[in-house]
Amino acid sequence: MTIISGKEVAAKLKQDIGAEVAEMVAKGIRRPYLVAVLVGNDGASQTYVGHKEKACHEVGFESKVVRMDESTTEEELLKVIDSLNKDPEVDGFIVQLPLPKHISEQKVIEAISPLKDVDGFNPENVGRMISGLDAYIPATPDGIMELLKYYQIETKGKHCVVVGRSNIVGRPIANLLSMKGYPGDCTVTICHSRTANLKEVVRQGDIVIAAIGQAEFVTADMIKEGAVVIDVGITRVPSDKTKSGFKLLGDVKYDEVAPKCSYITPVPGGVGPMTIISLMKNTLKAAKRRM
Ligand code: L34
Repeated sequence: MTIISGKEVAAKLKQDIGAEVAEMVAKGIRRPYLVAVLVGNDGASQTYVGHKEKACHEVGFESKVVRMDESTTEEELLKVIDSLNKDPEVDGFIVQLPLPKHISEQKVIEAISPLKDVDGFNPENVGRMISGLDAYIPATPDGIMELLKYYQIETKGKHCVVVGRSNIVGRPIANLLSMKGYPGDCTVTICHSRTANLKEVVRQGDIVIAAIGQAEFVTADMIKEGAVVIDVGITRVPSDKTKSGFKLLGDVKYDEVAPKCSYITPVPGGVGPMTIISLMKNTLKAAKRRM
């Protein structure tokens, strides 16, 4: 069993991106500039955006976090998006999800210019990606693809079972792995809360991608011997053993599942750091539109 270190892969890719930025700057080209909009006080979102800001700094990007109050109206947020769309200095921006309930996430996503949509959530990017055209690929699915590549995990002809059908992970990763080429050429099944015989279906997976957002949902009896298990989940649960007062759990019951796997991603240190690095990749790509 090999533990896939997203932390290690992210560090390696960070160096590559940093080197490209240094080259840009040496040629007199302005650094890539990413803006993150953070609405409200969700603890996890603050951590994730903090990681994004730190990564920007490490690869040599300019970055800014626009912090807005929990009580921000949809109209106010759409105004900020409009000004970021128009600001020629800003190469790309994201609006961290989830948003407060009184704001329509879909409206917000559709308001982001597809050219600056480095999350790849805008329907134009989603459609382009699914059609196999050049597009911003959402960061978490892209990060998973990078992990499969780095560890040279065989995907051709494999049965990949994706548990979860969200727009930001389940659906795009299912699509990407069904495409021609590497990593891809998988036979893909998407499971969700209404799937009949879920356990039997997941147990067919050569590659299992757990992205349901329920802590320790995937148990050993659902996993075939030798499977590759990618754990996208990240849930905070109270703990008296940590300084922060909480610990992180994945969607996979790691201790019992890991011994059955050929490869498995841990939580933390698996997919999470790759989400950050793929956002950096997309931002660099956005900045290259100026070159
Ligand atoms: N707009 N909203 C937008 N874009 C995104 O790409 C995200 N996502 C998801 C939630 N909302 C979003 C993220 O940024 C999930 N996500 C994310 C980003 C980073 C990490 C996890 C999820 C991460 O850094 N995880 C670390 C541990 C984090 C901790 O200590 O809490 C890890 O090692 O897994």
